Amino acid sequence: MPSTARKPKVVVTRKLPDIVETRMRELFETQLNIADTPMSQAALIEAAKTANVLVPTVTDKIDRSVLAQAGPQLKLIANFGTGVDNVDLDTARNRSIIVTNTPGVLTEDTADMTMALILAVPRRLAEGTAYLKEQNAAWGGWSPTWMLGNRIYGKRLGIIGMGRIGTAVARRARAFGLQIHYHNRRRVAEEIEQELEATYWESLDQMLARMDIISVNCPHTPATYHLLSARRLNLLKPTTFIVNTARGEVIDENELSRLIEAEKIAGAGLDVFEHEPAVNPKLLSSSRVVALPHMGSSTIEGRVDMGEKVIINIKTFMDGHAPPDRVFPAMF
Ligand code: 8YV
Repeated sequence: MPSTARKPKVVVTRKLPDIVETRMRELFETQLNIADTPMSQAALIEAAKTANVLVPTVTDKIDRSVLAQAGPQLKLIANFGTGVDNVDLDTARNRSIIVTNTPGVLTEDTADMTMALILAVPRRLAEGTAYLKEQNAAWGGWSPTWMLGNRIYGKRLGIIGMGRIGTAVARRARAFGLQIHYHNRRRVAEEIEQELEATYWESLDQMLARMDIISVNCPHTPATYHLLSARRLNLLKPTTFIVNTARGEVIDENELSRLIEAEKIAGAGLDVFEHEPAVNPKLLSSSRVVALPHMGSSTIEGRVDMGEKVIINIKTFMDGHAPPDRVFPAMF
């Protein structure tokens, strides 16, 4: 016999892959956003007043004002994304709203994109392709001293944040002959250090001053906001490249663009920006910056896996169990 119990109302803030949306419609009373227009704060507040479950993304600010106006029926925020810096976690916790995310399923895609940027910036991939396209095939031909980049092999890579993604980046980088260094809140297990032949730096300052490439792979939290501050960016060697596929807020973007322009940093590969979707125009016009529009996890497979995680979190919660990807597990 089909159950007569009302299905929970789930509001999804952005367009998700069809297969995910269809399954969500089967399981829940799901409000979709087919047009994919980002929801205003007023629309998010309205959703928080009526939904049992909210499914936001990185583009939705689920801040104090949204959560303060949430009705008592809002029990779960099942974030479509791993980073939860778009959600005011303290207010959610105080209001006993559970927050879940989608860890693990975007690790390999994001690590691939990080590696792509580690290769692209020193080897000038974007400049090379832009040159050919602009010349419209009127290229003068090869020259021994033209378009010279920098060798990757044998260089030192400093990873900031040795979690799932940082470790996946390190594995790839090892295969390209890079030497792995890292800074993390905690030192990783000895077996992992041995596998990666990784050097741990307790002092971020000391590591920064010695690396050839820096990769940012830590989440954005109050503790990591501007972790790469103006002072720290000035510790880098002028030959160092920076890659960021984590969150723009971790780097002081103004100082980064100033130092690149002044040739005090060699270049940057950026998939994320401090004030997304706005991008500092100085970064965009620099030939030594490869800029991408937050594409690190943008694979169809990844998006479907993320949707599946969101569904499992909602379904488990609705069935009266602790959702697997709770951001603050002690609460349930
Ligand atoms: C996601 C991300 O696409 O999951 C994350 O933290 O940064 C992205 O790769 C985005 O957050 C979706 O909400």
